[in-house]
Amino acid sequence: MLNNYLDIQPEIKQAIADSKPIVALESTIISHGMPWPKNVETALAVEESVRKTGAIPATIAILHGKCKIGLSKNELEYFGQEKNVWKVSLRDMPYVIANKLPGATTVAATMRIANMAGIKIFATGGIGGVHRNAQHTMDISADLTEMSETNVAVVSAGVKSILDIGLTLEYLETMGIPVVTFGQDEFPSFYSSKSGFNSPLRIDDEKSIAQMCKTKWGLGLKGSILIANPLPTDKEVSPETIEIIIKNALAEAYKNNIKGKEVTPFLLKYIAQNSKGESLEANIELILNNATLAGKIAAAM
Ligand code: PSU
Ligand code: MN
Repeated sequence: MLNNYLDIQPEIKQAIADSKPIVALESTIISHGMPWPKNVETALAVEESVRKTGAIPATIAILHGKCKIGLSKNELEYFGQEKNVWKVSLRDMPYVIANKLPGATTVAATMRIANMAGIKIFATGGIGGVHRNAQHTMDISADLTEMSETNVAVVSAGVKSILDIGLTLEYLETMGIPVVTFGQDEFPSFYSSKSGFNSPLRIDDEKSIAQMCKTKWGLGLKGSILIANPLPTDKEVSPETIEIIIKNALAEAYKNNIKGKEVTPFLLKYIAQNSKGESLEANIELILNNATLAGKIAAAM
């Protein structure tokens, strides 16, 4: 199960050996998803939220030619500040690891590395998905294909409306990935608990989610389960406000000919800079919220 490319923190190694609950956390959100110093503060607070549930946090990144599971405070600080950190999805892993470059892992790469160590639950803010206008650009995140391959459940606040939420739900269905919303009928859209789309499934307690994960993998059905965790309504940003900012962000990306892996970081940065901090606060709240739910599911498993 453990291979030469893994470097696992002793506490996490012990937790794996003892079958203790562990929650994987990604690092692209730190390096490319949020501005410093909020990114590092949030990464530390997320780890603390996981610990409060009794689970052990495992933040994942690439350093010195290894997949690191568990980062020190100094390493979190490094990924939060350093400018030349790679955003590493699956296709970037061989190059970045072979050349011993620093890499922050996306949902896809984090899932794959978590799975190498046998970690089954992963918390993030928002997953990548099918982009708006994907019928022309074919911009579909490798997060989705990875979710059809790898047995790690993902807790997110639904799908961000920089993406086409309807097409993303269709793609998840095609790839056989169950989508469960925690505690409500409607699928959430990251900054808002609403999206206008019904959730394919609703579950109201962590134990039943854990049971569903076990059943899926017990049946030999490979891949993830997307657990959508709505942001508490008092923390929401109004969809109208966000939609205007997103439209401008998309226009700006188009104008600047932003393509490939740069698209998502460009849009996230634009939104953070143009929403007077409101979106960033919601973003932090929802990640903490997701870390807590993931910790409870990991404990129930
Ligand atoms: N969406 C967010 N915040 C993020 C990301 C997405 O709201 O930080 C990051 C995650 O790491 C996700 C990645 O896995 O962007 C997706 O990138 P792409 O669309 O290039 O696959
Ligand atoms: Mn893309």
